[in-house]
Amino acid sequence: MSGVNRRGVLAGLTALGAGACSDLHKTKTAQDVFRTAEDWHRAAHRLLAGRERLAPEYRPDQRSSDMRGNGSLTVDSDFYREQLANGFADWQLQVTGLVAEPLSLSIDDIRALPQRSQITRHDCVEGWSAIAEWRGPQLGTLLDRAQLRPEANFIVFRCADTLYGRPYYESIDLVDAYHPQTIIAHELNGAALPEKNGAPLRMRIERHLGYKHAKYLTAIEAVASLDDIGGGKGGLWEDIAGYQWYAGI
Ligand SMILES: Nc1nc2c(c(=O)[nH]1)N[C@H]1C(S)=C(S)[C@@H](COP(=O)(O)O)O[C@H]1N2
Ligand SMILES: [Mo]
Repeated sequence: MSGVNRRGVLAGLTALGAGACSDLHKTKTAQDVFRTAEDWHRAAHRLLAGRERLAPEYRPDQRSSDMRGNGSLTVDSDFYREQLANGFADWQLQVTGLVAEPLSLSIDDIRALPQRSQITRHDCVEGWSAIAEWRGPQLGTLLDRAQLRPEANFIVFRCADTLYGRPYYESIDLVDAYHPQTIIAHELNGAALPEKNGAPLRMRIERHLGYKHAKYLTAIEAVASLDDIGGGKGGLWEDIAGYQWYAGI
């Protein structure tokens, strides 16, 4: 929490107090202020919570009776229907971008990696939560196998579905990418991941709000900057609705 960041937050609050809210998002200065406020949230969250602190984990009997689906509930393509019918035998997850050793992994390859299981609470900004058990390899394992290059600063998740006509995508920084509870889940509550929850693969990024947890995962891309990805704000909801990129909870 530097003095510069604190000044940025104060400037933002002053600007809001001036009653210019509706036009704020259009000005470069306001964007900078919001970005600074978000950086402040990231720094404060990590300072208070610790970089490695685990999100709470629960007992099996605390699981919700249902993990509802939200956002896209399927992928509208013939390939997806076909794959769903044959157990995703031809689904491949690409690990690309700033890596020395790009990977293309089948669901069997993903299952053969060391696995982590975790019972966690999902929090959606729309105002609902659910506790469920997720299982899959840690993202860090894949990044190590692909040999992440030193220029990489962010990990972008590419998805098979579209929302409002645009491909869903999300991104996180390397602290969250290597967090022990950041996994690529292929199982929910002991069974193969259901269609509505992102089959065959979806991210779990347990210290973040629901929209960061990309479903229907097709590729993991290491990049230096988010500027040229989608609308440049790091995720579909960030681009179209101004959601915060850093959604730490
Ligand atoms: N590809 C993709 N991922 C997504 C979404 C989506 O629409 N498409 N919705 C997000 C939102 S807002 C939430 S709350 C969770 C919902 O996960 P669930 O469907 O398993 O409840 O997925 C997130 N990941
Ligand atoms: Mo959500």
